[in-house]
Amino acid sequence: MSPTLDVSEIATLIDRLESAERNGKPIPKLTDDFPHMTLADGYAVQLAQRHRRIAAGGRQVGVKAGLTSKAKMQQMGVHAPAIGFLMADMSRPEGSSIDTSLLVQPRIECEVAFMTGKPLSGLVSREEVLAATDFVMPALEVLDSRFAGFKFDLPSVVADNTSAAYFVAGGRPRLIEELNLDLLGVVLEKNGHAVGFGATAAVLDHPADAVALVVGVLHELGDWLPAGSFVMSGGITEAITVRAGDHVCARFQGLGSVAIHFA
Ligand code: OOG
Ligand code: MG
Repeated sequence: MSPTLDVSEIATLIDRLESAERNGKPIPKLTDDFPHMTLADGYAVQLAQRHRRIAAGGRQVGVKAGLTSKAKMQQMGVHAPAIGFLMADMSRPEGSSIDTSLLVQPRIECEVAFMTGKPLSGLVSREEVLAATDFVMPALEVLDSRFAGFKFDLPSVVADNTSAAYFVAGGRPRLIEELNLDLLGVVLEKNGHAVGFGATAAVLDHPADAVALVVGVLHELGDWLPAGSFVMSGGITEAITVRAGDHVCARFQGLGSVAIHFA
């Protein structure tokens, strides 16, 4: 994958995304102005943004997979998975309150998260992912597309770090061998009402396959997944719109629950 955008075009696109995020004002998807932008360009913008954040003192803690379930692909109209990066300052404690005034148009989704204990690189199997995993835990992801109305295509959403804003991990972390990780039921609740239902197999038949996918994409980008990475495997159900005052809780069979509040 080699990008077609030059360094100054990439910098322009990062500036647009960052100012949308800073001002809470959405922008049109990037391909409206750069129609020839490719998936490789999307990842080049994402990588440059990651480097900018690290240069500014940020610390990367992991990686996310997105658009790994049919529910999510259908909802977003994008029919291929993608990956993004997770920084330490995107983490929020379980039970905490998230300030919506800093966000453009937040949505919430429930995912299985992995903590890896060994490095993974190249083309890896589900079994290799499971062997490299220390434990899994339930997580919520707060999405906040910088594109108006969450309207985007694959190159644009990849450039926008796959809409990532915050993540919340918690519940009951479990060892892989104690679970059938593909057979766990999940209920997503908003203000005490069930708004999403699913099972972990909705994610590529098995959430560990989403981790394998992350490692494969990293490999194509000349990168790998270091030991000690936190990996989100992708939304199981559709993402749900949230606003100030909402309480959200995801209950996972065998993994406990994880909740947050929006203020
Ligand atoms: C893109 C991000 C997708 C997931 O888990 O599917 C994602 C979006 O839906 O805005 O994080
Ligand atoms: Mg997600």
